[in-house]
Amino acid sequence: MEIKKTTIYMWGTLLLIAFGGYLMMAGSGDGVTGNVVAGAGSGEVREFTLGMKNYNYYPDSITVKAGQPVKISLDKTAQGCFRDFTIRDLGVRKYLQKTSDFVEFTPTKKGTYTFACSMGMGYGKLIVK
Ligand SMILES: [Cu+2]
Repeated sequence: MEIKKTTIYMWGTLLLIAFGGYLMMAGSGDGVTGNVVAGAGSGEVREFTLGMKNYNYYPDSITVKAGQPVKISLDKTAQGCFRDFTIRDLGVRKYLQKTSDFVEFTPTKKGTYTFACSMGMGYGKLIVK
């Protein structure tokens, strides 16, 4: 009996997490700084929400797998030119005006890529394994 209850609770929690992910994708608010959201359900798309801390992106290092689609958005704390998100080596550049805007791409080659604002001020690492 006790075990069954726990199992149901666990599935419920997973569903809530999955739902929360979708709500965040819809940009309904709550930009959590540095939040890292794993792809809901099948875990295919890795989603990241970057913020700004000490004049840099936060988190300033994200790790993904080669061949895995990545989705990056910026929360409210990322301001000014930081919203012009760029990963030069991957040809990624997009002005993410709103928290609901995002870049989506699939890195296919292993390596470490630098992400930065278009002016190269704040920067971090995208590690593809
Ligand atoms: Cu800049």
